[in-house]
Amino acid sequence: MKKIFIIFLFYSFTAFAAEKEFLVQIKNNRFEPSAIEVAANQRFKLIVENLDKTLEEFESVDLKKEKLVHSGKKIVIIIEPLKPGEYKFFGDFHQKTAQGKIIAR
Ligand SMILES: [Cu+2]
Repeated sequence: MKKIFIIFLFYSFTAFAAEKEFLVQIKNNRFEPSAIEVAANQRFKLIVENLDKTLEEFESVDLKKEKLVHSGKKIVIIIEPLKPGEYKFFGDFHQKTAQGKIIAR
């Protein structure tokens, strides 16, 4: 029983460590980069850093995500494996300029 549990921990740790990370920065109410290419069918980590002095909210209807990003802070969003395609996201408080997309190939 104990052994099985340890093996499980090991596998969940390695799965976590293998996740790719992508950084998107919010600068002048825009996302930089505004397009990110990721591998389809593979879980990954999206890190959103707000370099602006204003509050922003990372939002994606396509990805069903919504999370506040305070000024000078970073958030981490786990994105479950995506089918090939484009997934739009935006900054809810600056929608005119803060637009971006994830391209899964
Ligand atoms: Cu919102």
